[in-house]
Amino acid sequence: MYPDEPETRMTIRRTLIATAMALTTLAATLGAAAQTLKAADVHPAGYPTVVAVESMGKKLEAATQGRIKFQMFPGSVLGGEKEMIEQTQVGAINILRTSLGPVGPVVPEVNVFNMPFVFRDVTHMRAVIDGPIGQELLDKISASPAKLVALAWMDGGSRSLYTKKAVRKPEDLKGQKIRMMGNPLFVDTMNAMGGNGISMGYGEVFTAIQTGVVDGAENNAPSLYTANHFKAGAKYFTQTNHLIIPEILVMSKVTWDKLAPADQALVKKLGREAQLEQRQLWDKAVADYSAKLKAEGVEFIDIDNKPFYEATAPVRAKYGADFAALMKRIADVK
Ligand code: GTR
Repeated sequence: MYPDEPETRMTIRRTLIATAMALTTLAATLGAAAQTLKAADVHPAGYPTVVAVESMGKKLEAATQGRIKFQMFPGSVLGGEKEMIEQTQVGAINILRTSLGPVGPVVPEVNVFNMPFVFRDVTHMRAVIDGPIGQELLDKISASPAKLVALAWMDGGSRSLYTKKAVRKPEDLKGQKIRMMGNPLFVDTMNAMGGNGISMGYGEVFTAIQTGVVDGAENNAPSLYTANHFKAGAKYFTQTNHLIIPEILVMSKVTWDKLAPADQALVKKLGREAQLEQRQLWDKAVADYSAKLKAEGVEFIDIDNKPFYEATAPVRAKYGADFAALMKRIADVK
């Protein structure tokens, strides 16, 4: 390439180029060796999702002989769920366990699972996510422009209403401000159920209940207990079971694209194992935390939730319009 260049200089140049290339490879290997994946969750240490994802991290470290390390940031230390989704999209968080609720605004296709009473019960929801529809939704998330790679489902059970004043029927919710997750669909859901839906982050709910900014919220028993919302005054737990929202484990696409194919396959496999582990922990957590809530004086109010189901028909009609065929397939799953 340099015709006039003396022989020795050419040799030195070649040696330098070869050395530079070797250094680049070495740097890449060292970089990979130092890789630590940051995982995040709004829930505290010991919560089923946190435990299952931590155990996935341990397996990943072991399988890669420490080449890929794992660090869990539980308890919302990296922000609320909406902020954490954003951080995952840019690769600042590598692995995130989140509800599908706040994923709806960035991947509208998942809203089919976010609709009130779209599943008959938790068993029906599990049959759907374990089958082809579940896989299709994971694939849709990964294929969307949201820069999230969906690894596995997690269980969030069934959400019911908790309030300072007892609620038994939609009319009892009149004038009550109820915190909902950040997605317009949920505000519409609460408004249809008879209350006033107010969207806010999970971390703000305790103070909002305590100071009367809201009169209640809705969630599953493990969340109601571990987030202490009953201590803020929400002592009536009305079994509306209005939302059965699967949760999800995602990896940032920015991180995913940097992994070798073998590591990608490993992450996916361990993600699925975390799903199975979490489900077992979940069933136990629902039973344990329900008992603890009762022992703390929380009143579980069993109701016929049909009036709430009927009241939310317009929400399913509005948001389900885009998913008519899929909703039929979901309803047909036994
Ligand atoms: C919990 C869920 C969290 C979060 C929270 C909330 O049940 O596991 O991911 O979405 O509810 O209400 O914000």
